[in-house]
Amino acid sequence: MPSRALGGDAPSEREGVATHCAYCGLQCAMTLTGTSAADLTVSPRRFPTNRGGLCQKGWTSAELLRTPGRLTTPLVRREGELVPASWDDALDIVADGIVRTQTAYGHDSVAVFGGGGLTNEKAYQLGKFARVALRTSQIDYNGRWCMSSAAAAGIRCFGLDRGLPFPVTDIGSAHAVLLLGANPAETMPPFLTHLVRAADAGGLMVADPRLTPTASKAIDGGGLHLQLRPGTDAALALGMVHLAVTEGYADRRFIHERTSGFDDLWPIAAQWLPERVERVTGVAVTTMRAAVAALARARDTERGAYILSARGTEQHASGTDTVTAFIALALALGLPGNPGTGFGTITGQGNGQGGREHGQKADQLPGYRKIDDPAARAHVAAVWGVDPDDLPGPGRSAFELLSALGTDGGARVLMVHGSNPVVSAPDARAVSERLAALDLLVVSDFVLSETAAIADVVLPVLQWAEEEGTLTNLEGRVLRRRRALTAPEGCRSELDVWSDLAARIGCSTDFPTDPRVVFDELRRASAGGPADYSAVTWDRLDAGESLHWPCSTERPQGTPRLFLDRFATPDGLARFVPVDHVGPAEADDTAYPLVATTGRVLQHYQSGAQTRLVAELTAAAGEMFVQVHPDTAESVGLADGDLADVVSRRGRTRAAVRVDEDMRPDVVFLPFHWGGDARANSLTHAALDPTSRMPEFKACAVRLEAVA
Ligand SMILES: Nc1nc2c(c(=O)[nH]1)N[C@H]1C(S)=C(S)[C@@H](COP(=O)(O)OP(=O)(O)OC[C@H]3O[C@@H](n4cnc5c(=O)[nH]c(N)nc54)[C@H](O)[C@@H]3O)O[C@H]1N2
Ligand SMILES: Nc1nc2c(c(=O)[nH]1)N[C@H]1C(S)=C(S)[C@@H](COP(=O)(O)OP(=O)(O)OC[C@H]3O[C@@H](n4cnc5c(=O)[nH]c(N)nc54)[C@H](O)[C@@H]3O)O[C@H]1N2
Ligand code: SF4
Ligand SMILES: [Mo]
Repeated sequence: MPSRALGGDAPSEREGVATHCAYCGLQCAMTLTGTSAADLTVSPRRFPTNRGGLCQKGWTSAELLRTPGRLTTPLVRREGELVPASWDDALDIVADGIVRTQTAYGHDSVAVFGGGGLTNEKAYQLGKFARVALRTSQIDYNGRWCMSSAAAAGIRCFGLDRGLPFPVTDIGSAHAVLLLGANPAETMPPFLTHLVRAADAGGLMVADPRLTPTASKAIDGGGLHLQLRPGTDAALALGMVHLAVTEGYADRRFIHERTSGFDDLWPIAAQWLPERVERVTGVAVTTMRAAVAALARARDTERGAYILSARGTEQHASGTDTVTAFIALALALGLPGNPGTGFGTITGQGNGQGGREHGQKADQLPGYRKIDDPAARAHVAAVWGVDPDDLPGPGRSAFELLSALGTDGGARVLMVHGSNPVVSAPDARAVSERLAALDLLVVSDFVLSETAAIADVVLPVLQWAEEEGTLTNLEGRVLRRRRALTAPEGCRSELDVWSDLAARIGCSTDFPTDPRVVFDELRRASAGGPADYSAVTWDRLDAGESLHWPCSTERPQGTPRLFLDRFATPDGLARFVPVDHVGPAEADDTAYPLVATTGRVLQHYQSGAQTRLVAELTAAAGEMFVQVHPDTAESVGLADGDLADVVSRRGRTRAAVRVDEDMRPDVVFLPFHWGGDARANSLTHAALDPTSRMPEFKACAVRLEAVA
């Protein structure tokens, strides 16, 4: 059994509670010390993912436990205003609304929207609550905005979706790492410790339209920045496959023995001559050639080579095909399924991985089972004690669910748990209109997010350090979240909320409220599924064992490294899938001549609902900005610091101009952490990927206007 010294996860012997960060999928380990929210302090703890480091969000995470913005009483809307109410009154309103609406319009008239920040226990219970208590098919979650394209590509090519199919520490010894649309210097700063070796060896390579802090690190070490035009990643991938083959870097033996479909993909890649790729992407042929050579060299000298994708490459209407094309590059080079090399995706949210395994996705049952698979339905229905025929079928994906609200055939009641779609959804103005058209919007949160602010009922729930549970991090490793504090009086666990509501609407199924009991049920429900947790127990986690799923009675030690013997496809071979480059769904033209792309800054998390309440973070990054090349700014009469409107076919966003010589002149960048006039998602559009239903957050056509 791995000991603490090896990076296990046992409670600290020191005073204090050993837990993990409130925010992202790296799930840095920390110790919380203190007896009340007022005096709780955070200190980093050594753990493989963070090696004793934290980012500024992690360091300041306890601030949110004592924010004056904390909700401590239910709110209900009376005469247009949100006013305090008792839990009994608030839950009665919700239960009444559900029963009345379902009686009149059927089960699917009530919808649920979840989040990748929920613990495994809550994600599981939310899926069960929707299918068994509400009997609705209308459930999806914000992970659809996040990892869905990479997940779809992973399933397509490897037969399984686990973000990193190897421990993150494996990357630490690699001499070549190609990062695709990932900016971990801001989005997961402690992750950089795993890239030091590659950076020092001149083998860190970053494909990003911007010279990010991550790309700067690559260049400083003698590595590469592939500064492509947004949405041209698939062309880059196919061009690199082309070069891998024509320059003699392809691993013929691996392709022959461990993959299928190369002959279907090659005719497409053959068309992507490097010069053509340079014209489409803007990346010089010499840079592409150097990148492929660096990966092959590191592989051949057994110094480790990895290709890692993140949202820049994935959040496109062709994101699944784009990731598929980069997996083809990895397969052509023989990287996946071998020790010391690989392909992975950097999962984003705190429980981004676990959140997409246990059934809050429209087409899914626990254990990453498919809801339209009769055997999966029978297994899960038996655990739940219901008739498989009573389980609903697949529902709508996130944007489709939200955009149908209040329409004929769409839901009229929505319950939101762990998301702030008024700020974070694509084409957010249109989504906000649909939310306003609901008969009843119920938001569970611990702060008054922009979505909670327009709700009819707001339920104050527990946050991070006030609850027990588990999360599954970006490596598929299950972790314990531990309670350090008692929640303020008036707040309740979501497990209590679902149990209470199920009873109020007349559902006889038991919804346990003890997370440990819920986890035991999750283990049984996931047993035999792709994400099998059956041998994971809280006792084993508390003893410091490092358990990566699948972890079953056949594999009680868990599976840190997947695919070493075979891929998870029926024939055990990884698949080359024939895909081509299509480019962004919205073309730029004379009225909207620039491509806007969006993303993150270090200090703020997601919709900003949490981090905008932390004084140190808003002091460091308080203002919405748009990053622009100086020539582009000047062409519309804008200078650094001026206020500008960024305008798309759907709306406008007000932002301070941040002039940056390293920007491409044809691209502007906006963070999406603010609402109101400063909401980046007023610009974006919801062209959806045909497979994953991921919207195109990373490219839309805009123009800049000076604000008088
Ligand atoms: N500080 C902070 N950290 C976070 C989060 C946060 O909100 N704030 N959120 C967490 C979550 S949920 C996620 S999903 C991760 C996301 O982590 P990342 O994927 O690293 O974050 P993003 O900023 O969305 O996108 C990364 C980069 O993609 C680039 N990009 C834009 N368009 C394109 C394109 O067309 N092609 C390519 N190749 N690159 C492009 C952007 O310039 C940006 O630098 O971060 C996690 N960590
Ligand atoms: N333009 C643009 N838009 C994007 C992206 C982008 O790159 N560009 N990225 C997308 C991505 S990758 C993501 S992941 C989404 C994220 O965007 P959102 O889904 O809006 O995520 P958060 O801001 O994390 O919202 C979480 C809300 O839930 C609350 N919360 C946290 N934990 C819990 C809990 O346990 N229970 C309950 N009930 N509430 C909780 C928080 O207080 C907060 O109000 O944004 C997407 N939107
Ligand atoms: S990198 Fe992510 S998990 Fe680590 S401290 Fe920062 S926000 Fe928390
Ligand atoms: Mo995300």
